[in-house]
Amino acid sequence: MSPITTQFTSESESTQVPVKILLLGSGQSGKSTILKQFGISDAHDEFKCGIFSNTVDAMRTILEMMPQLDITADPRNEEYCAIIYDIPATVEIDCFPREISHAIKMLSQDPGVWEAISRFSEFQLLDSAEYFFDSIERLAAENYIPTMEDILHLRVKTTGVYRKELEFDGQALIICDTSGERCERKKWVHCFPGTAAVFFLVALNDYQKVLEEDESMNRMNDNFELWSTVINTEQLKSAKFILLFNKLDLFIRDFRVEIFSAFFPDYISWKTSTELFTELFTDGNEALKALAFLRLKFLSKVDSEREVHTYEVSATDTDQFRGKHLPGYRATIYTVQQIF
Ligand SMILES: Nc1nc2c(ncn2[C@@H]2O[C@H](COP(=O)(O)OP(=O)(O)O)[C@@H](O)[C@H]2O)c(=O)[nH]1
Ligand SMILES: [Mg+2]
Repeated sequence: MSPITTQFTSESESTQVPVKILLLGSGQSGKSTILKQFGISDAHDEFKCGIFSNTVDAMRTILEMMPQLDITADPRNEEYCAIIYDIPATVEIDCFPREISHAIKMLSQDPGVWEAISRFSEFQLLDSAEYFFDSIERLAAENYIPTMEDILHLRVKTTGVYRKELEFDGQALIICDTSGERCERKKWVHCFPGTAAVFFLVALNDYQKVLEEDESMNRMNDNFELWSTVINTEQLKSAKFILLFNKLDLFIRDFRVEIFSAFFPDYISWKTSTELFTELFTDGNEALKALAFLRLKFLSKVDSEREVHTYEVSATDTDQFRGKHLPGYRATIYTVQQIF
């Protein structure tokens, strides 16, 4: 069991029949992050080790990729590159040695490293890399305790299926978190019986990325295929479906219409033909127009009599799961209310 899942073993004290919710979606779509939103309410010391290895691994990945991307680091930073390369791949540290945190800080200011980060779609880079680099001084402080935001940005790969019992707004829930990589998806079938609702997650920035397990496959295309299969699965026919478009923060931050329309050649004509309407409900925001288009694409795979609710969220944003009018909270409360 991973350090994160150990965190979630407290049993709900409710006597109600629990509602079973399944978290499905491809690898890194944000399933475990959503689960953390329900499971952790405070800062925790034991996540330190994971946060440090995420940060070091991300910098190492960038440095290793730079020659392939034809980018060089500033020669004055060579000694810092050497420090990162010298850290053993499986190192488990629970505080940053000063030398390492300083090397990461210096390298994160290197124009070559910036350029590599901006070309994240050409290799496998953790979405939280910039977040951790920007926080390096705080992470390296002697009395550092991970904040809720740090924990939500931490990536720990899920293996198999993890089941958590908890209470949400007075309702007992069983949430099953799954592993989304292709080779793991065959295990999902064991969780299907008794499922009341499925949260299917799609990372909105996936159109710019390829799968880790098959670099010839664009992640958004994989999402379309997976969604079509899951929504038409016989054993889930009576389950409610909530389609969560996740990583809205990154989608809006990095949105480039030319990249999006290169991936979806029908986007520009759709946008032109619906301009008046989409302008109105997106406030002219280009990323939100693209999101409206994506929503239609996903819903086009669903039988017309099937009801699917969609919400756009940033799973790392705690506020979205706390306030009654906010999307993460609404998605959950809607699910629970629909069942009872
Ligand atoms: N910025 C940002 N990062 C996110 C969001 N959702 C997930 N992540 C990050 O994406 C990575 C993968 O998320 P995870 O929940 O492990 O995905 P899973 O494989 O579906 O369980 C983690 O580092 C998360 O912190 C989001 O909405 N915004
Ligand atoms: Mg996971």
